[in-house]
Amino acid sequence: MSEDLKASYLADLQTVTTLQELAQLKAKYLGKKGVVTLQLKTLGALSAEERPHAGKRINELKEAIESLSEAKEVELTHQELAKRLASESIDITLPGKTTGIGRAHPISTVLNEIIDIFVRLGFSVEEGPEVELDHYNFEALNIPKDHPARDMQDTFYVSDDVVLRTHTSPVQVRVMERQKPPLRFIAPGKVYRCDADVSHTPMFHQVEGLVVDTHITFSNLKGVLVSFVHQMFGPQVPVRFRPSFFPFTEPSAEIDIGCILCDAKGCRVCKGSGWLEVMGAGMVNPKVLEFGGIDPELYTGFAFGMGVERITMLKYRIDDIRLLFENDLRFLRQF
Ligand code: 2NL
Repeated sequence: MSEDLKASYLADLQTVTTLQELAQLKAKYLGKKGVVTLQLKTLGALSAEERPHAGKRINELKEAIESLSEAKEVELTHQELAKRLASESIDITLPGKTTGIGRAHPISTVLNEIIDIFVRLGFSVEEGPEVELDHYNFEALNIPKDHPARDMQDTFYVSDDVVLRTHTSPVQVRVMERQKPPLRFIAPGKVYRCDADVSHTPMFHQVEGLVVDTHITFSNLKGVLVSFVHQMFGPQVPVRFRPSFFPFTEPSAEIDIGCILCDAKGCRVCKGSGWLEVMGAGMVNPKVLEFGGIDPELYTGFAFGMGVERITMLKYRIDDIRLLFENDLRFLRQF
């Protein structure tokens, strides 16, 4: 009987492939209601002569099953570990996934360069809202209600008295209102005009600057802007101040540099003149100082403004402004 049980256990053991199945098998033989346990319970029915022999046989069977189970457990544990190690292994020789680190857009590079030059000249940097009151964008800058710059065609209106700023000048009016002279700062940032063609984008970048103190003259304006141009485009580049008009400055000037594309010989970009316009400037109109809460009898100032896209295109010889906004990586990777 016990030999039969051992044979049937061995046969069962052959089919076991997991630790869980092994535990179930062990219970089937040695558990509370296991076959071997039941055998032990039949001993009482035997005679005193037969009992020791039968008991010994069953105990031997029990021990045999226990040791066989233990051996199988060790074997299965190793097998399962080996399986897990194989399935969870990581191939550390595979090349990693690379992340493109990117680079600054040429407009950002040039904007930072412009800021750096003025910071070295002693200017601080001020910012303000891109959604602006009509008052700060136009009224305080002496741009009257019937001025073409206020035309619906050029300005994005948010409501009757709120616009997307068309220049960064409103930042300067706000600074004048809250700070006393001497003032010496630039206002870089995004500006918006309702305009889109080969040479205009509805959003572009500007840097304007303002200096207000006692005894500020046009000579100060020239000194600062010639220094800026020479640091930006090279010390050999000729600079010219040409009379112009802005409602917020008087007198006003446009600043030209000798064409850096054709060495001032005359080309398509400078339209044969040998000169390129790079910025506008002038002595702050006394009315604008007054709007900013500054007494024009005590103080004078100069101001200037430039388009960052224009400077970027000249510096990097880019002939179409749209290239700066298409975000074609083949273009951007060149800078
Ligand atoms: C240009 C010309 C200019 C200013 C901007 C300014 C600001 C205040 C007072 C007076 Cl608060 N002027 N800004 C002055 C002259 C020219 O910009 O061509 N910009 C792209």
